[in-house]
Amino acid sequence: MLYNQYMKKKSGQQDIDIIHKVVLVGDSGVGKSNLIGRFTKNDFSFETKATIGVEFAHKVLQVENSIIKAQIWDTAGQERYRAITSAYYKGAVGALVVFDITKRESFLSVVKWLREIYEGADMENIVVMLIGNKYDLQGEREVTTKEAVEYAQNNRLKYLETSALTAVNVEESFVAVVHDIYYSNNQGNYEACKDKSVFMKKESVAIRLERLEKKEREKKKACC
Ligand SMILES: Nc1nc2c(ncn2[C@@H]2O[C@H](COP(=O)(O)OP(=O)(O)OP(=O)(O)O)[C@@H](O)[C@H]2O)c(=O)[nH]1
Ligand SMILES: [Mg+2]
Repeated sequence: MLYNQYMKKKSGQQDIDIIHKVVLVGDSGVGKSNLIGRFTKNDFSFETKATIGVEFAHKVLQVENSIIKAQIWDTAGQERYRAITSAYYKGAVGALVVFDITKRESFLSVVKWLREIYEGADMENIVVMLIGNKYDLQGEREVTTKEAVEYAQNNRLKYLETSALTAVNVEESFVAVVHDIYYSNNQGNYEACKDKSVFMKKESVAIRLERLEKKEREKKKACC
């Protein structure tokens, strides 16, 4: 199978058509775990509890006639608690890069997180979205909406401002990523897109190129 995320899977009573692995990254304290908690359990904690290693959550969504399981991966922003990077990004088809609108430093780190995603992800066309969290703290803003929007546009990313505390735009952000993945993947129809290079593993592309080059060489040999 070219792309193992697109397996048909039965889960309990619900037929899951597609599993999308979505990862969250961003500096420690920007609110990644709380965004996930709000989205999957409608939960929020005022406590500061840094994530250690990797945590998982999921939510089942419907897009058109497909039932999609968003498998959400959460890791520590703090370097010393982080899990091995390559395993974290493997198979991810979506990513949310989160910064805190009240911490300029976390916005300046976005470039580092983007680099890590593009280097670590093994899927072509991974859908990446930029999130400015803690929208409820307008008075403490250190990053303007204008500059974040400009940055997102220059880097061809979608941008939304969220609050895990008040729930503003939280569902919208995750749903936007899942929708983008779904529509990039030919309406989620894995079979139909098997021969198109959307969400193919990078190595599959390399293998394809190799095969093409081999064919070219054989053609040349045959004609001379
Ligand atoms: N006011 C406000 N506080 C928030 C919001 N989101 C998270 N917080 C707070 O910010 C702190 C850090 O949130 P976490 O969700 O643990 O941050 P994290 O990005 O998961 O941090 P690491 O696991 O260390 O990488 C907590 O005290 C939360 O209560 C928000 O939207 N608004
Ligand atoms: Mg966390």
